[in-house]
Amino acid sequence: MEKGLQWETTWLDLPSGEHKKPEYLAINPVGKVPALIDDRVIVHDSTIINEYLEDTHPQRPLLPRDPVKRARARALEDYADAYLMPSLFKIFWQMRKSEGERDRDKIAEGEREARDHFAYLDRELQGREYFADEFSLADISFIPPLANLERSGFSIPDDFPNLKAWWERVKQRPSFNASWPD
Ligand SMILES: N[C@@H](CCC(=O)N[C@@H](CS)C(=O)NCC(=O)O)C(=O)O
Repeated sequence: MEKGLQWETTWLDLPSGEHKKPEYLAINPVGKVPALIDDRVIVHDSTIINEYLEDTHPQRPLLPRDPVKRARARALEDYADAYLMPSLFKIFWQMRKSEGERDRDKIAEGEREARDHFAYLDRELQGREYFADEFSLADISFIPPLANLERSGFSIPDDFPNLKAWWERVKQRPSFNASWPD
């Protein structure tokens, strides 16, 4: 949407293991989401999908041209993927269970880790509208984990005002509702 492209989404139900079925393993042999099918090309891993789309559709760039900002956007994109996501998954997996089956300690551990990530991200947004100044793949990469957090009934605590303001800004973009329907 940010690039003006058309796409169709197929959602997989992870708790029931749809991503481990042979039909999906034929698309992504490592059995993880997301994967992109672009005509006859299959690309998996969110970072590589994003960079593939950036390379094949350079209009409305989502990586800054400036090499320093570009490296910053890539580093923050990696942070979302490799650090924030695993911590929030501790919460998501529990919240998908029925109330009586949830491991409260795991949720608390995820929340503690999330606070440390939020403190870092809040500092990175000090004086900035977006993570790499202009809207980029860095901002986009934080949307799935934070939107899932909100859907799980949690919100960014008030003591991270830069992050909260950025989150409201991101949600105002038309691409947010188009890519993340209710
Ligand atoms: N680095 C990969 C991580 C992919 C990943 O861990 N996806 C999670 C969902 S966000 C998944 O498929 N988990 C299911 C599993 O590992 O069984 C990416 O960014 O695409």
